[in-house]
Amino acid sequence: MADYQNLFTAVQVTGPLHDGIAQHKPALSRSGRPFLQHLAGRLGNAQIGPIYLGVLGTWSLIFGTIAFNIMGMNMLASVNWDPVQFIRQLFWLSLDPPAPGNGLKFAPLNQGGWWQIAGLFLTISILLWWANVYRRARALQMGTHIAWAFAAAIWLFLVLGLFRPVLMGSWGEAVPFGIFPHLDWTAAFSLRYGNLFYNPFHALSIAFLYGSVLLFAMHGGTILAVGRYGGEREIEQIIDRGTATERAALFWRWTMGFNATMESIHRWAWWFAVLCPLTGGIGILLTGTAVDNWYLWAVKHDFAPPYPHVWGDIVDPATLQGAKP
Ligand code: 07D
Ligand code: 07D
Repeated sequence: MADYQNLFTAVQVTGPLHDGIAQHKPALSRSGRPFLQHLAGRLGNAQIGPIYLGVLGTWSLIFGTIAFNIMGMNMLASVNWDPVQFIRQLFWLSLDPPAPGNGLKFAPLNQGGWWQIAGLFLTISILLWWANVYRRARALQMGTHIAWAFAAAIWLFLVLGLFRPVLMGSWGEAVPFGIFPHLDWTAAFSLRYGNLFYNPFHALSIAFLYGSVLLFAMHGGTILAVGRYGGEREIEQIIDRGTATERAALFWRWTMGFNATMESIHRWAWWFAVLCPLTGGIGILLTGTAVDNWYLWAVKHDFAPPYPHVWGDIVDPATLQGAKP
């Protein structure tokens, strides 16, 4: 017991195969006979299945598959249907939104129209998956915390590809589909709007991202460290604080003077994770709509230093002659 280790020596959670609790109003039945899989047991629970896709999940997968295939076929077309080049250049291939001049109109298929259709299908797929997650939680009489956390990510996704482009009056503002192309968009976006580091909501989003990582490491570390006292049985520890929780709490009081509880740590985790894309989405929505250049905005609000007056005043490059409105 005392030399019980659990960082690399995971416990294989195996037990009698079970279908889970009865459903009140199943739309479809669960599919697949459950079985045990050793490798799965090394990562999590050894039981695979049954899975419940239901109507929402099935439609989500159908729309998602269509969107994914539209992206793939367009990328394949862009390398002249050559499968070797498709694989070689995959990370660089792109399906781009319409050019800025197109505004919010429906574009010809090969000038952004395919991007619009893929985007619509991807959005439908993601929203259906959200509904699936929500409904499965209700069916199990759980809270809907997971669905609302997912909604925070969907908020950022919709800001990037729908809300902001609509406010800016052009699909050309949206993100392309592609591995490196979407990184190029991210870098270009930051440059075009005067360095995203000066956007306070980007800073908040980063704080919650880093904070999530820190909390996750602290929580994971704490529970593993008291695993030898049954600390990972968190629900029992909430109701009846055993020696595991007492020690974990005392450890943090000793090292930082304050401790979360077995329950509140999960509230911390949920809020930090959710606030990352929530604040991020606000920052993106403000960019180009309310604030055109974050550096100049920061100079105005006295937290970025102005460049020295060597060549005159610094003006927003977007306002210079020749720049597009
Ligand atoms: C580990 C859960 C599993 C999910 C995975 C992602 C796809 C894309 C592509 C059909 C943590 C599956 C990937 C389905 C298939 C096509 C064309 C989640 C885990 C493994 N990004 N981004 C990545 C998406 C944005 C940025 C990787 C999606 C914004 C930076 C992956 C979206 C901006 C970096 C990816 C999205 C941005 C990445 C790894 C949607 C600002 C990286 C993701 C829908 C927020 C990193 C080459 C990961 C990388 C990376 C997917 C949006 C910036 C391809 C689906 C526009 C700076 N992004 N991203 O592990 O390696 O997430 O890029 O909004 O450095 Mg991105
Ligand atoms: C993308 C939510 C949508 C995803 C959904 C998932 C599928 C796949 C299939 C599972 C991630 C859909 C899933 C379709 C299903 C399978 C197989 C969440 C997403 C719904 N930045 N930056 C952020 C840092 C710079 C820029 C956030 C750091 C530069 C832009 C984050 C640095 C420039 C945007 C962050 C840094 C720049 C961001 C994202 C450092 C580039 C955004 C949070 C150290 C030169 C986004 C306000 C997130 C944002 C964003 C971190 C630097 C640009 C905290 C650490 C200055 C344009 N940046 N960044 O949760 O919200 O993303 O900004 O330099 O849009 Mg940044």
